Amino acid sequence: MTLRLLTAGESHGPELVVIVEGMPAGVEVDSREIDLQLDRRRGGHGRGARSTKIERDHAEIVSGVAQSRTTGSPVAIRIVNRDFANQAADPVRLTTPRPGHADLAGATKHGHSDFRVVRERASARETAARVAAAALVRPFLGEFGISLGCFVVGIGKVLLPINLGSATAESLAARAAAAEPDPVRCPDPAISEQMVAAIDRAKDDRQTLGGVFVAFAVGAPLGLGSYTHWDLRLDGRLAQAICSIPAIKGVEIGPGFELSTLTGSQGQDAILSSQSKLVRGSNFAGGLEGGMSNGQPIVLRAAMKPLSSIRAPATSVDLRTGVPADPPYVRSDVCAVPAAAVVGEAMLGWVLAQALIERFGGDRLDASLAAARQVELEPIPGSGQ
Ligand code: EPS
Repeated sequence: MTLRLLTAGESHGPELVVIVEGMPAGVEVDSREIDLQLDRRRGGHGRGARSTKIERDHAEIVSGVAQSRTTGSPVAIRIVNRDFANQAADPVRLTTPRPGHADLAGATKHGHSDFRVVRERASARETAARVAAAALVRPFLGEFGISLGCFVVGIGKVLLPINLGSATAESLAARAAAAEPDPVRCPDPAISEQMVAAIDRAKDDRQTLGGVFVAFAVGAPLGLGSYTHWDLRLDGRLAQAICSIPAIKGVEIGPGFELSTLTGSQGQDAILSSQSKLVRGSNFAGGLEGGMSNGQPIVLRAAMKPLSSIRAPATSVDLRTGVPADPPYVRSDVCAVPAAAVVGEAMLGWVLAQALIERFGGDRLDASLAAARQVELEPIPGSGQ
């Protein structure tokens, strides 16, 4: 059994709930650290008043933790939706499906005539619950020397060029540190200014903007995931986790699309021997070979579409009347790419925690660490150890 994550709750329901099952016992839990991750996700230039002014996103841990450590029992966390209190009973049914949203397929599938039911659960607010769950596993990753980061490299047509094939743990960490205080989570101040201006223009034009972010993990040991079966491959599992974030339409491992334009020799990460250790000449593989981590930084890049809730008119049909109609504008962020980057980082951490537990066991932290140390002692063939 692996680590499992369930979320429940509607965007304007009383609260979000997350249950994490399979956490090893003995992992330190600090709810302030969870709140810190929730704050990172809430912000970013282009977010609407809901996430920046109304919500506070505090993680209330209700089970599975004793004396600030996990017990091995399921951990349940609540995050109250402050906007619930502001939602007077809204009698207006939503009968015109909004293009780009879950409305049409979701309501048809479950037999709802009011799309609000679908909208409320499909809302990206649910990602707060995932970030809380991932924040819980961050100290576990930390025990194995794994740290996570993210930064934004594109908002609309404003792009920060980046060579992921030569990105090192140090350069990735430096970019993430530079991006942390930035309003759009971009490590380059000049490009960030252009991104902010693009978001402001989009707002004036009653539009939204998408973009691209990088999420990475450094310090992951080699051999997480498996080459032995399709659904055990870590690259496939990471792609699924990233694509499950609302509005994500593309995911790349390392410089995946650029790699497709290189020759086999150009795109290879040479295996070199240095001081009786094996090192790699580059990281075109994005830290994954044969469906497994290879000891290099794991690097993902993801593309987010422009959010589908736009103030400008949209084309749809009122399903009550069958007459063409502009769906009522509900509300939206203009741009949520900086927030999506934090969610991407969280999902990456989540999948790595699952893979660590599969490889080293998940009953208790000390046993998992001992199992990992045991593997480290095994000699690497040909490395002279
Ligand atoms: C969302 C619409 C906006 C976002 C919300 C996701 O909220 P509202 O509809 O209440 O104005 O701010 O995201 C969050 C509240 C959040 O915490 O991420 C949507 O429709 O998906």
